[in-house]
Amino acid sequence: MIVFSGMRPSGQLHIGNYLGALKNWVELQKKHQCVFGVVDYHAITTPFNPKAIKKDSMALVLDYLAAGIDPKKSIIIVQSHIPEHTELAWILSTLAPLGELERMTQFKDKAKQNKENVNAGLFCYPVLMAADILLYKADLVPVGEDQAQHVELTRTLARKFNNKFGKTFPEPKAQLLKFGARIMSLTDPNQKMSKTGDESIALIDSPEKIREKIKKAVTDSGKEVKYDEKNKPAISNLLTIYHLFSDKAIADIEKKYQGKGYAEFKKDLTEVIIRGLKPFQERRKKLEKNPRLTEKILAEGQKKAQKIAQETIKEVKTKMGLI
Ligand code: AQP
Repeated sequence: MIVFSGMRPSGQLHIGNYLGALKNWVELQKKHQCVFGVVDYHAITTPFNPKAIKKDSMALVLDYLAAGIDPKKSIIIVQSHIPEHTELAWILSTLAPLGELERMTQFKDKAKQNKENVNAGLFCYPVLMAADILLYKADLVPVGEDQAQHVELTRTLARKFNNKFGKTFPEPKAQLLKFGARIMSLTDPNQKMSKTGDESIALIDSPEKIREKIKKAVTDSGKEVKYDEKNKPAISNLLTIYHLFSDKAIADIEKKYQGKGYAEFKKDLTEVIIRGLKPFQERRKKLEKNPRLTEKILAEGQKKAQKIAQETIKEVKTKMGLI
């Protein structure tokens, strides 16, 4: 099985990115051939700083490595280094129904957030994502819930291409985690945690910052620590975070805090997060001391990925009668 996933170099990674995606990638690479992208062409669909984006891409590679992505097992790439991504995106865009693109929740959300810059790239984002996935003929795409709709479109485009030009692509499936696929904001449990805004806990946050943020995190009415997404969305979100960082079952955590109230639960949760992030933070500090490393890993990744990408493009163009 082939796995593809990516992240945008659009700011500091947060525990939502980690618990919803990155942590799972580390497990998947043990069993499957994985390609993990730093998707910088996706990042430029929303405002970005030209002076910072390259540095942010390199920082994201360090994040991948610090989280446990092993470049000996997995291929790590920067999307803009491999022009076949955009080449395939153009081809797929000719198969993408406008109506489906208009229905994409992420497009609607991001268009609302960036009213001054609702560009065609933002609209076509899901087509580029489909190209990222299909270029490597991936079968599985581990993502958070916000990206599931895009994987569904990828399946549609694969099917359409296959029907029109002959079987070429597998129809990839999204892999969503039972817990963690949608970590919510600490200040508004109805919004997903996002890179922009200080309602998120960054993977590189200091213990002091984490303490402060959890202290400020909203809770629900009542005082019972109980998982109930509908009536207790804030506590359910905090319980999910506790569960994923500690590997303790939700029911056991509920039992532990029976009759104890939110304050004690939050105090312990803070320590669970600090402890959970410590190995990542220590590894990242070490990796930062070797700036050459990312260059080397990316050069190797590019070589391997480009070979696959060029083969796919050749097959696609041949089947379409272009070459
Ligand atoms: N809150 C979340 N809970 C679980 N998973 C999440 N992901 C994002 N937010 C959450 C997953 O992380 C991966 C990388 O996301 P991305 O870089 O494509 O960024 P995004 O989806 O646009 O999310 P962000 O972090 O909120 O970034 P900004 O603020 O730039 O929009 C994906 O698998 C995503 O599903």
